[in-house]
Amino acid sequence: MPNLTITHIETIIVDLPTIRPHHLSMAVMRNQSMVIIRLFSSDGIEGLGESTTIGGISYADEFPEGMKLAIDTYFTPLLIGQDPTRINAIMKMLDQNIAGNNFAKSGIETALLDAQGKRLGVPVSSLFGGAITNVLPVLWTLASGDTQKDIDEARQLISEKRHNTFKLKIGRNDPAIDVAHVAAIKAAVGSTIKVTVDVNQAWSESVAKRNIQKLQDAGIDLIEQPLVKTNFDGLARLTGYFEVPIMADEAVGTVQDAFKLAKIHAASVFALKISKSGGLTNIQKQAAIALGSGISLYGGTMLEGTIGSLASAHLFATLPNLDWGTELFGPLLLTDDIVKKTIVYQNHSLEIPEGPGLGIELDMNQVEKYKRK
Ligand code: MUC
Ligand code: MG
Repeated sequence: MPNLTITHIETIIVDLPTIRPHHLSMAVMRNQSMVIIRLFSSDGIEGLGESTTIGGISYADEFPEGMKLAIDTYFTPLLIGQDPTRINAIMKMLDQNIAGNNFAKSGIETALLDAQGKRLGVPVSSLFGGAITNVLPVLWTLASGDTQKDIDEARQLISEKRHNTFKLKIGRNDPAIDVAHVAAIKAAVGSTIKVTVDVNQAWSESVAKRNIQKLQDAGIDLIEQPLVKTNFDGLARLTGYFEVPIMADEAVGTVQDAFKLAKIHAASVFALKISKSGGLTNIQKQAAIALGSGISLYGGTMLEGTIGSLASAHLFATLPNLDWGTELFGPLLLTDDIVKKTIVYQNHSLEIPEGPGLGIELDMNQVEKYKRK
């Protein structure tokens, strides 16, 4: 038995309402359910992690109730008694014993990194060579389901200097309706504001070819995951054909996916997410592949709350090729929070808090209030 050990792990499902319905191609979200992980070690240090997905079971093959059950039943017995400072060894051991379950693995790795940062008195970014910046650009997703409401929301956020880039979620409607919606918003916000679209895999290649042309003509800046995630060759054809950059999101899950996509230059940009990749360390590996193949990076979100968003931010802040900024706005989509000091969002950016680990503390009264009973 090592001197320092993991003693117990608590998982809590927290349900927080969204500020408005959030329409995606596969679901309409009215609340967000996060699995909060508290990992305790024999030195008394608590590490915080978060495993969160979108729309219950509709976005990915993990879901909140299942992630809690998997961690309680299968992860925890493997973790108890392990040395919490040997993070790479623990993640390798989890990969040997647990297939897939990347969202749950990401939450566990985050909790280990938060604890290790606190133990050493350094931010999580320092465990990855240090942050290049403490301020990350953050866009906002317009997805109210109504074009005029989206335009009003964008104008309000531009006037508050909260965001100057907007992502539109499409793919749920007839493509002609979606393209008209996007073009109307782009025309309303003007040329100084960047607009990107996320199709969330909803189009066939021929539908994509016809409609990306229209989006390019309307001045859209970036097209995210137009095709089903397994169609790497189709993505490569679109990337070669269009001037507007194509970004892989769902397609670039694992480090191996990143290599295969890079090899055939199937995207100009990778959307990185700690959840789909199974944690921060795997993001660093994907980022190296992108750097070596001239692919730009974008800091993605699974619409996590503050814990998951800051875990992502600590890693994204270490990347030299984060050319497309981030979408780490998850906490702003929620009506409330479960941490003592919330993230500061201003000047189109988020500020990464100073302080060891992730730099945040749970507010247990808030956790109690929103905990699933
Ligand atoms: C996705 O697929 O990118 C990110 C922002 C948002 O509104 O949804 C996500 C998921
Ligand atoms: Mg996406």
